[in-house]
Amino acid sequence: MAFTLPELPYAKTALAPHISEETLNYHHGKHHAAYVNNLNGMIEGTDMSSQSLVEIIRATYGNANLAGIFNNAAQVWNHTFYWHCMGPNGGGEATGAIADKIDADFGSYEAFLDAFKKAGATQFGSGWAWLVLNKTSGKLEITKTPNAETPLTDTNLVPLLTCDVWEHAYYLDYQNKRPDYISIFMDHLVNWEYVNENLAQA
Ligand code: MN3
Repeated sequence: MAFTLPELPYAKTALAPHISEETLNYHHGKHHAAYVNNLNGMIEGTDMSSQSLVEIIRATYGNANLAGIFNNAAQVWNHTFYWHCMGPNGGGEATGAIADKIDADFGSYEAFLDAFKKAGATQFGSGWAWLVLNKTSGKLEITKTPNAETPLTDTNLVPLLTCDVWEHAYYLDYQNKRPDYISIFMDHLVNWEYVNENLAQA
């Protein structure tokens, strides 16, 4: 069964002026769609065509011969997760259970915010910044991954929030100013309800 491009959970105009309709047209309609189409082409007729996205990601990670499948499968998952991490009228200080957990594990929202922004700004080249739950320690952690890599390949980590820091995520709206995009993402776009749902299911 082929994978399909999921609909955005909001209208393409809903994140403006922070993320423009034009960016979403390219980012969702071209980049994310290409990852879905590439993946389907690569797994057609193989055993992987009956596996879930997460199964494919975990089975191909670290295997140089399957890097193309890994990259496209992980990018399909990462992007679907990223869309849900945002919403109109989002952002600002965390709310709900995640707010208490952030205070407990980072000391304050400000300390968390600084660390998350730093992770995204210092990811050299393309990649992702993440807030994850470490199931062994029971604590929140901030990580960054290059290119298509995702915390899903470490079964000890549960992704709670991500920010796409590939240039295609922000260049039309912010040009080279990645730190500005990450600040706007945190202050105006984060869907804390979704982050809380992820924490509750972790
Ligand atoms: Mn992207």
